[in-house]
Amino acid sequence: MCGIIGYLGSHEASPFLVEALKRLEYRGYDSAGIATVNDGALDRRRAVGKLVNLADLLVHTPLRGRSGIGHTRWATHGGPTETNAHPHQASRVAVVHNGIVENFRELRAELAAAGIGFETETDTETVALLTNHYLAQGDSPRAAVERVLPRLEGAFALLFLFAGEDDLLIAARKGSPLAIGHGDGENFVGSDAIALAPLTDRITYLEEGDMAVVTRQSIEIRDREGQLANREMKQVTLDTARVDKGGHKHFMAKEIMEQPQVVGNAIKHYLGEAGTNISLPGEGVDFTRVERMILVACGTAYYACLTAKYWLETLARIPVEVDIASEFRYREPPVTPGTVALFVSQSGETADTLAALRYCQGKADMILSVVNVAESSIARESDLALPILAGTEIGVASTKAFSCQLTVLLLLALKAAQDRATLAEPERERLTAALRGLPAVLNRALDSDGIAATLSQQLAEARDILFLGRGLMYPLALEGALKLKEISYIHAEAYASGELKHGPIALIDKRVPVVVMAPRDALFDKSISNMEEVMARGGKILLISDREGLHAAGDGVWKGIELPYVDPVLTPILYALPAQLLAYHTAIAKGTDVDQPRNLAKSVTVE
Ligand code: HGA
Repeated sequence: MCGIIGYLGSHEASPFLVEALKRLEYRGYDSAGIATVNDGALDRRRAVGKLVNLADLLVHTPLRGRSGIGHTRWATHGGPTETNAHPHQASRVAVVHNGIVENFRELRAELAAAGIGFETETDTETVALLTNHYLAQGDSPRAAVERVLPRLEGAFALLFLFAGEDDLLIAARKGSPLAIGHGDGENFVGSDAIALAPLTDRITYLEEGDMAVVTRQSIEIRDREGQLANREMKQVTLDTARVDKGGHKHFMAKEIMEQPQVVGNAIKHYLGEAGTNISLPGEGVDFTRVERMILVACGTAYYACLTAKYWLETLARIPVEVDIASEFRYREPPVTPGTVALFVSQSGETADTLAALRYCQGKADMILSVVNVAESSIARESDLALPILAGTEIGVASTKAFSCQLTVLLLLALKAAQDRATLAEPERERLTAALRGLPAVLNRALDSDGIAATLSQQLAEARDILFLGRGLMYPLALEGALKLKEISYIHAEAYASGELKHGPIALIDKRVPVVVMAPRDALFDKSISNMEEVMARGGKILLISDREGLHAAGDGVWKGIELPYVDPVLTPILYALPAQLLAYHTAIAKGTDVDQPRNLAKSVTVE
């Protein structure tokens, strides 16, 4: 999603802005631009496509000035053209925006009635025009912004730069994240800590409704009531060195390979170096009083929640409902006493998930979240936030965040089972011991990289691919299909194996590869029967199982990927790896942009 950066310092702003925008590339974008103030005059450069196009433009037509704003745009309103790219300028003001101004049509009508014309198709331009309209009426920059903000409906992170004001940035936040970076004699504004990482490690996150007036020497933050707000400055320990590809061709490859280590980190964090007792941060959760859980998320995190439903229901006997955040938030679902609501988001800024969380505030007994970014809005607005400790994830297609989400959700289910005494103690201890051994098993599973690369050459020729799984493997099948769609653009669908004969079996023919995920668990024989039904109709099966599973499946299988055996409870975390590798190599075979697939954004901060 859109990335925002602002710089006020003693150096030329352009190189700082472009460097910071590079660090925001991972969020997904279609165009980029910067604006600066030089000798009191505003000027800007914008380019469609990758940042290199903007950088080239700046080589030929440099932009001078020691204060500036920059933006990577993921279009919501108006196509990805140079005209629609941010910053939007209206005479004396330039604006960059992340979010959607929902009442932009009314604002346009009002501006049009005042004789003001438009250059772009975007919602954002109305913000620039309205601000300039107020400036023209004699308002100071600050007064103009203060008049504009209450008029905007929807969500925004906004950053303003003004002609004639070489030492001023105004930032505002409602619904979309924004952070202020503290420097010495220089200050910064950015969408996230990653953008600001090389500039400063001292960061203040704006809260909902905040407006910040920033100069080189001062940062003044006011809350939605206009009162001075004392927001905490945090020392961010973001390891900037980690935001690189570590010798891999893509961030996604690096992040897949990191999984044994980061899953191990998450396990150690909650289980300690030894022992089988799981400790949650703070007061933890009193699971003995929980009557029901609601799990809400989007995309890959939603599939992590679907998996957790199996764990929480089977191990801890807690009734669980899982929902997609964009559906949940508008359905007005009853949230009765005794309910714990849990929200999962890698970025912790997912707009729909955050809105669903806010809907549950004051209704659920407790708001829990499982996030990767510990300082995120979702983490801050939860009663208890459980970090997944995956480290910065840059690849748009989530990999290590998914396996770490699963790991933390499984630990949570085991903790609930312990509190509720729903699992015999030796069994719980056996499972925690098996979990400790999981990183080594994941390491061995990465050996399937070679076979996944070979098989993907053939998958890349398919027009449609089906994924099948039962029980814990059903959400994994959904995730496998999503991963493939996201980065290879091949149409893929997933079904619970038992559902096949209720319709989807009509799709089977020899051109449709069918990926079956079937570890040797209690449902293995049933999965194999479903697989036979596919093969009987000429379907080509790619079976992912352990050695004995592959052996038991017989010769009719088209291809196999062998994984180590693990306790069936742990299989979702293990089987995520070959699903990711198949998607990754198929995308390579198709020549797509693996880390920044078309149309997709990493941190989905708009509805
Ligand atoms: N609505 C604005 C900004 C879009 C955005 O925030 N994307 O993440 C536009 O379309 O330019």
